[in-house]
Amino acid sequence: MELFIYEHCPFCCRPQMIIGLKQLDVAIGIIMEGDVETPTRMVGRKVVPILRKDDGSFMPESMDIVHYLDQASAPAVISAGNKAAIDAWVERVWPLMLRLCVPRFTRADFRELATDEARAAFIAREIKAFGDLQALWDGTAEFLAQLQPRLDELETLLAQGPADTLDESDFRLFPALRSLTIVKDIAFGPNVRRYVADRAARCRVALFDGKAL
Ligand SMILES: N[C@@H](CCC(=O)N[C@@H](CS)C(=O)NCC(=O)O)C(=O)O
Repeated sequence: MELFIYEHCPFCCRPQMIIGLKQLDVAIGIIMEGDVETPTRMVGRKVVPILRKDDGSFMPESMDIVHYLDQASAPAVISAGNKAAIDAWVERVWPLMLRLCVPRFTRADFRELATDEARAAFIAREIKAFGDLQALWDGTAEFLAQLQPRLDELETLLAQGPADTLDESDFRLFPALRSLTIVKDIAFGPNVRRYVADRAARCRVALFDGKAL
C-alpha cells in the first residue's frame, strides 16, 4: 500500500499516525502542490491524503483511511472514545491554528514544495483561502494572545496525562498541535508538551519544531 500526502497537511498526519503506531508496511508518497492531475486520476479531485490499497484501488478521507488501516491489521487498536471536550477544543482552535500555521507552511521546507512551481501553486492556493498571507504573518502576536487561554484550557483537559491507547480524538488533537509546532514562539504548557511528545513518539511522527518560524 502507499499513502499519498503533503508533509505539512494536518489531515495527512492522521493516517501517518496509525501507520507509525502499528508499524504498518505502507510506503509514503508525496504529491506536489499544484499537481492536479495525479490526485484527480486517483479519486476524481485534488485532495490529500489518498491511500492506494493492495488491490490498486484508491481511498480518500483521512479518518476513513485511519479506520481502514486499523481494521486491516488486527487487532484494531483505536477506541471510539468519548472526548467531546477535546473534540470541541480542536474545532474551536482549528481556524486560529491555520492562521498561525499557513503563512509558515508556505515559507518552510516540505517535499511537496520542493520546486518553485509547487511553492507558487501552494502560495496561490492559500491566498485564495486566507487572503493576504503577510497580514497573517504580521498578526502572529495577536493570534498567539488569542490562543493562550485555549492552551490554558487544554492544560486542564490533559491533566491526567496521555492514555496508553489512542482514541478517535487523538487523531484530531495531535495533528492540530503538531501543526502548531511550526510556530517558533508557541508556548505549550507541561501537559500539552507531554501529550505531544508521547503521541509523536508512539506514532513515530516527526514534529515541525526543527523548522519552526
Ligand atoms: N476531509 C478531508 C480533508 C482533506 C483536505 O482538506 N486536504 C487538503 C490538504 S491540507 C487538500 O487536499 N486541499 C486541496 C488542495 O490541495 O487543493 C480529509 O479528512 O481527508
